[in-house]
Amino acid sequence: MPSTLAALNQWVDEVARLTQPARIHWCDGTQAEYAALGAQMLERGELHALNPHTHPRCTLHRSHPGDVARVEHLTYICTRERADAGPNNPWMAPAEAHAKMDALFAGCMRGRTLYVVPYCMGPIDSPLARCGVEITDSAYVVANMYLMTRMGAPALARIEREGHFVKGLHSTGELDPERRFIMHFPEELAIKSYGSGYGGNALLGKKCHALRIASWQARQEGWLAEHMLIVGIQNPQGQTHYIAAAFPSACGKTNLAMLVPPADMRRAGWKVWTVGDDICWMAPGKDGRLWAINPEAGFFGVAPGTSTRTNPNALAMLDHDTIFTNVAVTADGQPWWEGLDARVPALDWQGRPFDPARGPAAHPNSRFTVSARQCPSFSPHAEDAQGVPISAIVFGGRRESLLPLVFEARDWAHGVMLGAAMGSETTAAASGAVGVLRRDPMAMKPFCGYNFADYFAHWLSFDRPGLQLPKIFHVNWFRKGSDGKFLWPGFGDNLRVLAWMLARCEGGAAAVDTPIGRMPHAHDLDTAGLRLPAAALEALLHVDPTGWQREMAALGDYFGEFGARLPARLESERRRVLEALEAASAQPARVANDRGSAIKKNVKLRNPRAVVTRAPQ
Ligand code: OXD
Ligand code: MN
Repeated sequence: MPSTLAALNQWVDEVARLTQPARIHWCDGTQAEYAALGAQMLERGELHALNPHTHPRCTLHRSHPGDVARVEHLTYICTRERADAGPNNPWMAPAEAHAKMDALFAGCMRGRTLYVVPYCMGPIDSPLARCGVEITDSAYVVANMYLMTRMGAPALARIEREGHFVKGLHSTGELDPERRFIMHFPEELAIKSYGSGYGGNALLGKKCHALRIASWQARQEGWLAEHMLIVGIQNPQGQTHYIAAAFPSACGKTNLAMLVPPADMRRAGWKVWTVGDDICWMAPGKDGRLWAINPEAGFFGVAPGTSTRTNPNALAMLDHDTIFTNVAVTADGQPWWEGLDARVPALDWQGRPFDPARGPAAHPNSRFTVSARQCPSFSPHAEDAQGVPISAIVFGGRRESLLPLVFEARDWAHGVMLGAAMGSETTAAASGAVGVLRRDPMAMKPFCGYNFADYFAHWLSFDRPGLQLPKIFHVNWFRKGSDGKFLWPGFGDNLRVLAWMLARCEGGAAAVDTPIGRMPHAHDLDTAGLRLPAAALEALLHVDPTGWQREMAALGDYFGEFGARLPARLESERRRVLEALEAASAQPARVANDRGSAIKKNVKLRNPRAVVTRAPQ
């Protein structure tokens, strides 16, 4: 056995006895190993070569058509006590789950290779990083783990030094949705995943470890494991502030993390630095601030909608050394997806001649996997062992109506309530209906490894003397006007909103107090370089007290699902906001807008055609 850690050797031995592989391969994480695996997969048809002139060393994987997204209803938290998993998670008793999974794993790797993948989530020398070992029978998973984590010998050395690791066992099995489960055992720091080879179901370092298991560990150890991007914003004075932002899957985290400033702000000296696009681990530092690392080493991003207009940095990093999954292909072998450009692809995501009657050419959840180092805006501090200090936390969802462009929480507890209240219209990142409004607190509905009531209490516990907590904001880039078009241009122009937030953090920008939180006056946002009608901005900053009262009442029903376990502080925040809204409805003039008058209800745009339209981000 190649490891000096007996517990690791023993576990690999046990798994091999159960799964009966033809051979065992301990991954060293070298470039040569990655290249050899790639060559084998090309030969077996598990990967397809793309145009080597336009996309050197890029490949395409086509997953089983029934295995194209995370399966939340088959993803379980297996704690001894059901209540510890909470109403937010499917639950199964650990003994039952182990028995069920071990029956599926029995003999499942016959004739196949068992890969042992030691990995580190976070910079290898970071005290905030945590290690795991994934055992898998999928070479595609190994290749993705190579790009997405620090995998191989250095991780093994750290694991041997520390003596402990998260155990993740994965097999693609028969890819039968009836025999597909993703089980988490937070009390044992273990994961068992069977029957899927796709993304978050199979790359166990990502959602399973870095969010579900890590959120459990974070609560025990006093830190936060969150579904957040991390981005550095450098102002014209040369200071960089870091923002962590939680948006649900496929709601623009990657685009915001790689934002390119609009021309006028670029000229003024604004710069943006990417630290992470999906997961953020944050812990209080010695100075009382929250310091964050991106536990991942790569991006597993949604391809459709990515273009030179929406995310030029992403496009620039995707033209070499990238694995594409379920995208379409042009006649000359280039990867293609909806929203990329006006070309018509030759083959759809299943490798069939493209026929628009069969739906989109690329699967809506098709992905790219790429090393973060290929990103032109990758921050020089992204791999700092101590992480980066967080100045602001942003929550946001995909909401057509009600939620204004931006507002600021009055304090930490209010901000936690805003996070807990998050709702968003569902996307193709998970199987199930798309476009349905669902509660997604802190964008963690599919990823919190324990009872949300305890999770909210954990967040609230940071409100204590000695910590200098970030300000908390809520944004909504997806608000539509009465004509059904997006009111806000989004993408690079989102920097205009981030700039206001950072000015707030530095004490240099004004805000209006409203019942839902603090909002910019229209003139506080730098929209000089935008052709945005005044009425659109007014609508984007509009607070509708009646609609908000309904929202807060619905939130009360949601909080009710957690019974007595819900922290009283959260409910009292909800009541406080509700009462302020009731008072504002009684005296509408108290909800001020930028001209100091009452905000008009049901604002209609005078010139709806002037509103910028764009694809959903
Ligand atoms: C992801 C997701 O893949 O959230 O990041 O689904
Ligand atoms: Mn995600």
